[in-house]
Amino acid sequence: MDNFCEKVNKLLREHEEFLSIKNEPVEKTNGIFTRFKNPVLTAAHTPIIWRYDLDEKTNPYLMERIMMNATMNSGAIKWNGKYILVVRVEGADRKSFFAIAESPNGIDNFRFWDYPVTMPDDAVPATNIYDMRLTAHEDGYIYGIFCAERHDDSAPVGDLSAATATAGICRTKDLVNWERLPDLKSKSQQRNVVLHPEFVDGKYAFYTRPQDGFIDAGSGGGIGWALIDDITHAEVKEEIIIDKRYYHTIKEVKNGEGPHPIKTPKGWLHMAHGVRGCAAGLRYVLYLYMTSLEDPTKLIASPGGYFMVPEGEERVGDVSNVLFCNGWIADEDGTVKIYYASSDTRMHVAVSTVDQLVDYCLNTPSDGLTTTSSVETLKKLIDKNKLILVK
Ligand code: BGC
Ligand code: BMA
Repeated sequence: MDNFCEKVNKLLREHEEFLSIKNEPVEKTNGIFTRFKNPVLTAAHTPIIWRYDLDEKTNPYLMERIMMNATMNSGAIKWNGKYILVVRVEGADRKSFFAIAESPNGIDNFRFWDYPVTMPDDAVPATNIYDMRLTAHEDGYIYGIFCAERHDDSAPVGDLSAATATAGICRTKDLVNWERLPDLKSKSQQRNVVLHPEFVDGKYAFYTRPQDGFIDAGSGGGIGWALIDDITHAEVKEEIIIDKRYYHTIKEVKNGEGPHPIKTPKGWLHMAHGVRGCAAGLRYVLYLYMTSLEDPTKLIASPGGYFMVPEGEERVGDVSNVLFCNGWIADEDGTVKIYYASSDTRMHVAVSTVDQLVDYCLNTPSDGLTTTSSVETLKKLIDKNKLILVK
């Protein structure tokens, strides 16, 4: 075998070894969820055939021709017994695209399909698309709602950062052929839009996140809810806020729905992200809440503070101090696999159960919004524990 051929074989062999590394739970847990040691996906997990030209004539140095920068914010679904992520892959050119990675157990051995998703454009093509939420809807389709970003041409000439965020909508039955529906029409810009899995009053129900501008949630108020008559011409006519933002909380600046909520006997279980501003920039953390089965707009549990924050190497990346989650999978046995990205760079998994997460939601004290209230809550628990320890 010639030298080039050997080099290619080595590349493929080492990549395969890397993809096959077993993942292990970390020993220390807080009783709520368990993290896993290795990220489940990084840029290095993307296929060799995406990055290298394997033809000696055109690539004698065996260089990477198309570099991949990050794998993050992934939608998730269990499909034909496999754990599927619709990954936001970002190339070196800063364009995000969707690509499917699948794993037999949901904690390691994720492998990308050979080709990325070919997403048809809307009437007005977007510059960048990202952060897909997957919903297997009771109408029989799997929907993907994602952010479609375009330059804001109404901005002053020379402002190349002004942009608009809109919710893109697509659907599929096989995860290969994606039908693009018109983007969600709404008075405001929208990001973090998610389709609820069931019809509500015979209509499609969307979690929304109205925002004043591309970055500023401003008067948006929080996570919204809107019923849509026709998903093939989706338009937000009325919108109410179901999970509000508050001063001096983990969601002071922004919040947004994560993946669609999980239906549990005690209510809809939601994952969301909350954002606050600080000298280091925006800090993104994850939190949970629950809404009523009878009326999904009614908040029934709002545990105070965060559920997960970036830790260790998760803290650093392209956009540091960020955890973001738009995918989780509830297995038949009640296990929940939470797929979260750290610092816009890599994907991880954490494992819990529906019972634990519901217990967390219903029994974690809510945020009293002042120091005095937090101290009172703390003292109550200490009093209770002292009585128990005396016994
Ligand atoms: C980035 C997103 C980010 C958004 C708002 C976009 O250009 O691609 O990751 O959430 O800006 O900051
Ligand atoms: C956004 C999100 C994510 C991203 C985060 C931090 O507003 O929609 O795409 O993870 O910012 O950059």
